[in-house]
Amino acid sequence: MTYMKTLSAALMASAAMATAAAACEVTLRSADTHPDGYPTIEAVKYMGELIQERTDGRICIEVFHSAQLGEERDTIEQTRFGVIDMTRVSMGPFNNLIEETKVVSLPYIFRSVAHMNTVMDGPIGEQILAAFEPHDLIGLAYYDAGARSFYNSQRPITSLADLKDMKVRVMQSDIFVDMMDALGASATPLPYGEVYSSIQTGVIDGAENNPPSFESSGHFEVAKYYTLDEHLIVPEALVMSKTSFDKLSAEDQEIVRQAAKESVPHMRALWAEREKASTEKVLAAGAEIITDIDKTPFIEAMVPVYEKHVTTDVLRDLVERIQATE
Ligand code: BDP
Repeated sequence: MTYMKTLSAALMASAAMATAAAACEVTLRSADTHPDGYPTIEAVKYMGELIQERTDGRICIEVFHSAQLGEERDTIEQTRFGVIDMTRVSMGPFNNLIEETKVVSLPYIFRSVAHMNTVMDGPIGEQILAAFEPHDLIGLAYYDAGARSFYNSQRPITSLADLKDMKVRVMQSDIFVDMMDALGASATPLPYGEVYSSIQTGVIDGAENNPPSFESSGHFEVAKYYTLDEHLIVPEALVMSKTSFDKLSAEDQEIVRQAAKESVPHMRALWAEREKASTEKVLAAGAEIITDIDKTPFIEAMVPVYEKHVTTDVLRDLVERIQATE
């Protein structure tokens, strides 16, 4: 291409982009802590494409990845106040705000990821999504986050004895602090973005997460022992500010809800691929993955956590129904 042709092609492309951007009457700003390309980010972008198509370009979503809009506790608050339109977060950081979310954050409440998906796709999931609304949030969809397991910089954990007295970062929820207590370790609740340097400087010994987060956060570089004890299977939520949602017409609200629903299978497919790729990447980088672990003592240790947190009829009923779901 000649210089002039290249230039005019570039000008035309930017003019087209400007028209597309100008056509968006409403741009919904969506927050996420993960880096670009992570399954949750790609799922929300996909949802945005569906919305744009179905509103003839009137409504768009702009995804702010890598915690550009803040750590999860802050983005939840900002979404409640309508400063941010949407946020994608783990259910964990909602625990102290929305009681129903505690149930799906209990250790070993789900027997498998498939069990979690069945529960969240059904009436229990609907009931919990509805519990967001009195807190000025619209629950749009659940995403999968696999299972969370422990990793640390000190030694391979093959039993509860290895975990004893370790300082482990957890998400900011009382359930996870009590979970670590019950396991004989010491919990350090911290925002996600502070975990890497805290391990690196020895403030904490390790943390816990699923393989894609263990990999994308780079935590495997500073904490190479990863034990697949799978103590938490916590779904993630995509929520919208009620203030932003109420500004949309009933028809547009339905388009948003429907697009969020349709982003779920897309997300799950990306998740499966990413779990595999992340595991391969951390192994190639020298991480040690311990799979030979008896989960029974871990499960048995959780009795006091359930006793302390499952304290109302609503929560007891949810726990029973989850356990009874095949
Ligand atoms: C990741 C979740 C993210 C949490 C993070 C954490 O996707 O929402 O912020 O764990 O541990 O797996 O804080």
